[in-house]
Amino acid sequence: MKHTLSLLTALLLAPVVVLHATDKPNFVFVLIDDLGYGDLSCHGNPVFQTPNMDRLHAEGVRFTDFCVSATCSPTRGALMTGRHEFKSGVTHTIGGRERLALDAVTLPQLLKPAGYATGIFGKWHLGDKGDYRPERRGFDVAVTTVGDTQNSHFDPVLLHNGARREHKGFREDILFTEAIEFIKANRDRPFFCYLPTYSPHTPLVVPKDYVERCKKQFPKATPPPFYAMIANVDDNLGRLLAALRDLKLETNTVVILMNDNGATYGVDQWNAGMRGCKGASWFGGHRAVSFWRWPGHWQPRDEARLGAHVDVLPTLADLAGVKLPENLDGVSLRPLLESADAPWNNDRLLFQNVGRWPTGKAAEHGEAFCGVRWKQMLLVRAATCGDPSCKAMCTGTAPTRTVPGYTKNFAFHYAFTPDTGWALYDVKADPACERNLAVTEPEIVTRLRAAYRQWWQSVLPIVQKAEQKGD
Ligand SMILES: [Ca+2]
Repeated sequence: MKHTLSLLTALLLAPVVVLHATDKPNFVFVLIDDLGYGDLSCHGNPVFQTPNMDRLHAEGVRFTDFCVSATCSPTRGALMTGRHEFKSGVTHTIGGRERLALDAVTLPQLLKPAGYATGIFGKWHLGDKGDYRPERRGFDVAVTTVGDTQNSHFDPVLLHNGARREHKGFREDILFTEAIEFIKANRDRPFFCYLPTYSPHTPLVVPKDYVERCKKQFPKATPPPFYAMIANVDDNLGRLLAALRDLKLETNTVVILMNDNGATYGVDQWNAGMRGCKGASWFGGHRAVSFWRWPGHWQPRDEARLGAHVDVLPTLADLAGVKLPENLDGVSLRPLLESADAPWNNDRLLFQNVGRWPTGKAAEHGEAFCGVRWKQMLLVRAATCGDPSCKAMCTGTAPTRTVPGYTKNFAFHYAFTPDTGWALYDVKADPACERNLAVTEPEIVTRLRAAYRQWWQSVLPIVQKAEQKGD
């Protein structure tokens, strides 16, 4: 009798389980390295056009105040774990400090047991050796450059799950083709296709015909190779969207477009009115593109409530029906994606610290180049640790810095906050951060600063331990 009941239960449950599995949406997540928020024509760029990115903007939910970290690996660490990157030991982009702690639970590791095929095609930047490599962190298929570097643009040797394979052509064209092949191969099951490009990060190298085309089409867009690299990514994005359409996957595939840090070579041309670019603690250092498209499910619109990179993992886990890990910093954006009227915690705090201090000097840099976001407010301190001999980020982002071609406006984008202290800005009304509200809003300053200190004390031991063991 017991056996019969079990069999009956299994029979009753089986179709439900199958239906549930086929209901899971696919995820295609395109993360564009060193693209700036203002580089897109849909964000007001006056001289350059990004038709395929604009299409995702037009067809998706657009977060207009979406925070990432100020540089590459930190953002990637937060994306892959749903937690602030410092909690996984990621405090820099080099020197072993880009490696994601091996006990961190990654997004593909969560999705795999739910039946997802998982693939990464591009820049991982969370450790390129041994157990740190993406094929050991939950990806079934991992295609990266050798050493995960930016330097192999043409006819690259790529690592396929660690095995070297020679390719012909331009790197981004190859990566998108590999991603499309992965999608085709997994069209009948849920998949997570992560496509973090290497372009338009330096070196600014791209097929010559793209440079010539951009010079003709957008004669005022400078530097031409930078915009040509974005044009190439945009073309490839168009090819990817066309493939989804041709495979009839559009209505069961969530497409996400983001960038990983503040603007770079485009910053002098158009920064959407913001102060700050890559590596800065100002608004422009952390505000990112964030478009989410799911045709037939989500209505295209602007969403102004505060979202962040840490929300990507809980959102995709939620949509995939996966139980969320505990102790996440992010929350599922699903309510906001589904409804403009959804309730939301408008009191959430997001903590920023640019990191990049000299190894072993974390304790001295708790209040160097850092900030807190709350609603439309940014409490920020853009200033050094105070030690004149301190190198790394402390001197690397001084307002007096000069880099040929980028940026003409260092004094503005890397300015120190007034009197090198904490300053408060309403970034919605004042994206250039020119009207310091610290004097008129002392209660907000006190509260956010205390919250920041408490947060810093909670992550400092983790960061110091990671630096000691080189994790
Ligand atoms: Ca980057």
